Amino acid sequence: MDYQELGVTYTREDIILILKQNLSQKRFDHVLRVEQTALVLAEQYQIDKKIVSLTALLHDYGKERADEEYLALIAKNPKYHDLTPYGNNIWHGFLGALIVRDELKIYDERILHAIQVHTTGSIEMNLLDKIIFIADYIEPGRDFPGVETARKLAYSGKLDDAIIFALTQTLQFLITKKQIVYPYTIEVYNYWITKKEREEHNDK
Ligand code: DGI
Ligand code: FE
Ligand code: FE
Repeated sequence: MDYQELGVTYTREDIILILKQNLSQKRFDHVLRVEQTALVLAEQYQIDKKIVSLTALLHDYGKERADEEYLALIAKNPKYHDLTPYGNNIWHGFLGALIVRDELKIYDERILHAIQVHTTGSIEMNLLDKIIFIADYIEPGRDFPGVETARKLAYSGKLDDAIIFALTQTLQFLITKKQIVYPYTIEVYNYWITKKEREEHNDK
């Protein structure tokens, strides 16, 4: 597969080699499963498979960088200062997209945005954002309570319900583990949990 129509000269094989150099075997395998899952969803929900493949392959590209590298990136980009306390879980999405852009020269904003929000989700997610977010959550290597529910929703045409489910589960998980929650994670949860209500009101 090539990605020329996305303005990317790397082939899929090139990207695979780059990933091998940047990721542990465990995360490399995860990334391939996210790609396969995302491609199934791309067929089901009718979206271009090339952009889905490339975004899925790159979504965790920056995940294994040292904290110091992220902190240096924050120091260079003051607008990301508020990310400082939240650690790798949050950095590897928002700042991982910058690493992808600058190291791989990938400038397609759709790809970069989906990478940015793949951990937290976002307000107003487009179809690519949703597919990457959910594929990451339900890929066959995931084994946590509720993952089957999320799979059923995603594979039965209820992508938004799968997202609401995942956002709720993740927030619960973080609180149970007494982990720090990035405020945007809560904003995104609030937005999605009230979305249906808003849509019903708008219909009337
Ligand atoms: O990178 P992956 O492990 O494939 O998956 P991911 O990027 O979706 O999530 C990584 C972790 O980030 C996951 O355990 C949930 C966690 N997470 C999501 N929102 C927040 C968060 N961690 C913190 N500390 N704060 C958040 O707001
Ligand atoms: Fe991730
Ligand atoms: Fe991931």
